[in-house]
Amino acid sequence: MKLSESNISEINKKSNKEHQNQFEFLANTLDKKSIKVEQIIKSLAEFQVAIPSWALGAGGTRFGRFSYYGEPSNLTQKLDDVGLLHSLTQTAGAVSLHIPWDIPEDYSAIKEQAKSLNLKFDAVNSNTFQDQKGAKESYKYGSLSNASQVVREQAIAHNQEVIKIGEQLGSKSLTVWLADGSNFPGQNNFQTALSNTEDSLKAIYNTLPDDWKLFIEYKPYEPNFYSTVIQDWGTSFMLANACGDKAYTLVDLGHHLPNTNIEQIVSTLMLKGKLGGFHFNDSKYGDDDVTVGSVKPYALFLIFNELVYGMQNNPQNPDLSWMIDASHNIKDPLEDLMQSLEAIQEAYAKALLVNQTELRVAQQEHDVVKCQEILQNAYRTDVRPLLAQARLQSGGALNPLGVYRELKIREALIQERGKHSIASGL
Ligand SMILES: [Mn+2]
Repeated sequence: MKLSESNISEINKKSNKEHQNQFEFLANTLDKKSIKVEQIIKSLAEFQVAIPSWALGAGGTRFGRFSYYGEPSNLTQKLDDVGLLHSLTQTAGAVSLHIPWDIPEDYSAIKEQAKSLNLKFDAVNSNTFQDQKGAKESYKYGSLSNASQVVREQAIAHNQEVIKIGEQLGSKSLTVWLADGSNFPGQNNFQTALSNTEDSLKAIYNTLPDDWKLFIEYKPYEPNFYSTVIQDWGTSFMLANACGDKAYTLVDLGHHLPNTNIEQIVSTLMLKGKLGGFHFNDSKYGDDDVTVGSVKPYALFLIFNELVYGMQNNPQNPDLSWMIDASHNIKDPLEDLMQSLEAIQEAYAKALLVNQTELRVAQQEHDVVKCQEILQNAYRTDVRPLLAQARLQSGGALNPLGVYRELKIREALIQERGKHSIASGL
């Protein structure tokens, strides 16, 4: 299923007048504060977030999985879903594939399809957290960190193969999230596990093409509950430094213990030029994968405030690779992703409203109250008309969720794919 611009613009017409009123009111208000509205809209239009292939079907928990009807059951259908999202939001211009779940059968057909949907291939993701069919060695006791050399070699070879697949698609980065760790005290020698991981990552890094980046993700716990080999940003940063210039830390919002100051981590990594990728989601307790901005929108804004500062002041840090990393059990995944994209754009727009010069002065004058006022005035501004305007100018929907429901897209997908299709890999 493919949406045309005229499908969308027809529905936009119904709410365009109301939108224009809201937009002009906000634009005038911001203009009086010398905020360059056109520049913010341009930044919003340029900001593209990758959709991972695993977010398009219903997720699951270790207790059960409740299927969502009309799920994409192959890579072509997954790309179609991202294409639908991108048509509506003009914000989802990239897809992130997971290997081996998404190995293309016909590379040129997949590339052609992505091109026609205006999608790029973002980072490719390796998988050494499960045993693959027919694999000789098991990752039950770890992959890149495993005490056994043959297991480590298999895991390294898998990552190298993922790079090769990504190269054929035009990806430029590999994300490694390592589930390795231990469930019981004494199970692992911490130093051996870390040294093995460093050596394995270096072996992968050595085969990385010159124009590629390696992203090293961290996570404090789960699936292991006693220790994780790459448990925090410091360990990831240390490993990235050990590998070299093309290796970076990847921050996933859900991979922190409660109340961790993620904005400070972002700031530190950007100062050091080592923040490479970013995974969006939200959480209440741990890696909950709840919709971006649904639980802690102010924290997301504070993180974006540091990201914007870094993007404007840290030329030593490369352009970031943005991705939503979430997988749900009860919502329509496409609707959830539209809510996530909206929350991301909202936090970004609000961060762009922060007057950095004024904030700097207030910080230097130790005017703590004013510092807070500057941030909160930006946060309390309803920026949704700016988001809608950016989408309108790019050919997207004023209200993506509204158009999705009005066009009965999920019903059409169920018609096309059947009720009980299941997303591969989940
Ligand atoms: Mn992640």
